[in-house]
Amino acid sequence: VKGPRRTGVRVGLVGSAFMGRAHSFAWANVASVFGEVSRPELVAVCSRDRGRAAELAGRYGWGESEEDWRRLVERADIDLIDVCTPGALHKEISVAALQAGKHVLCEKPLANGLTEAVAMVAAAQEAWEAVGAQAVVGFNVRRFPAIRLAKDVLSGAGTLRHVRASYLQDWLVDPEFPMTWRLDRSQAGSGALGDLASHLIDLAQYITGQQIFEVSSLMQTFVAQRHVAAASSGLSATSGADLGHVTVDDAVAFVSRFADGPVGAFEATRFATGHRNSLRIEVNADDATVGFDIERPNELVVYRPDGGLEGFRCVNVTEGAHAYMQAWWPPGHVLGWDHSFIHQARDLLIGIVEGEKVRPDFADGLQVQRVLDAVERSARAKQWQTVQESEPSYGNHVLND
Ligand code: SOE
Repeated sequence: VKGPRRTGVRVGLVGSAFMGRAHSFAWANVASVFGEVSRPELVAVCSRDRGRAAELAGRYGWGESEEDWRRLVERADIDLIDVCTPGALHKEISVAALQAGKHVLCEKPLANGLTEAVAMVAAAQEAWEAVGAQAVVGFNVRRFPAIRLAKDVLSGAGTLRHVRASYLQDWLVDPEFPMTWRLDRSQAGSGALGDLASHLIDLAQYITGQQIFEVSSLMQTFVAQRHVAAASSGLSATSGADLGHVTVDDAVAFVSRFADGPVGAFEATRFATGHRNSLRIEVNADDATVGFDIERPNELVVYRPDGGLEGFRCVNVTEGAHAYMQAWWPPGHVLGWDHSFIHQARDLLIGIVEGEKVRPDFADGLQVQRVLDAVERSARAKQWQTVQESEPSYGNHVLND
């Protein structure tokens, strides 16, 4: 007996490296986990490296592989363009896709600079008004059940005082590690700042529901020259003969003030020996503290007054009552990093069907971009900098969604 046939959103993916794989995995599995969404159609994957696109197509079930992203944007049988390229291409691809009336999911950070991000928000706004096109930024860390719980706990916990967040990696400690696109400003926009601290900024603003409005920062490049990579994929690479100049930061640290009073301390680096991928965030409110570490993704550390039994407790965020968990396994049967991409795909597909705007949208991405910009200005000037005011039309964008 055949089940009812439902038509799913038809997806075209641009980019076949690390994020291309993570997103492919999500599109391929989202409907198996979340029964409420129709199975998306994996129409075509595109990469400058045709062989890699073909390989990804074979592995995850993309119908076709392409070399030129424009071919995807032109196709009438694609509803959504998923942008998993280096930042330098985000604007061109996203704007073209939105102008063609397609939904867009774009990897973070939204763009390599403010001007591009502002143009992307304008295109998103027009496409939303014209055809209800979604324009979502891939801040996947928001989609961990523990982050949802952190936000819930804080919403009833009194005045917020501190945000303490760090994103520590160590894949550049070896000076022989080659120069990949992530170390080239013209490709990546910035280094640890855009790649890692952007996650922290989005999370901090999301969890607290408050915007960062001023920052004081420093940025450092420890190794200024590296051999240019002959080949690279994700965070691995092999060296070529030529020497290249590293044009991004290896590490960044900044303090900040949020709109309603809390203070923030942020650090992101690719030189923290032993820390492979450690994203930590802690928020102190008057009546509670919450702490999350992405290397222990199923846990939320919570402190709350409890009549003499207070102390930091580790909550296993795997109960059916926790965000997304109803669709997964029985309590205690844990999830990993990749699941956040499945959650992202689910939320986007539901938003498309229901016509509800999915967050974080491009305007949220622009707000993060403004903070990144202020951090760079502050490091350059060695002075506090104000986060540039939002454009008037997006000035009331509420972060609490
Ligand atoms: C590499 O530094 C990276 O893959 C980032 O680009 C991702 O955003 C982060 O989630 C993991 O590290």
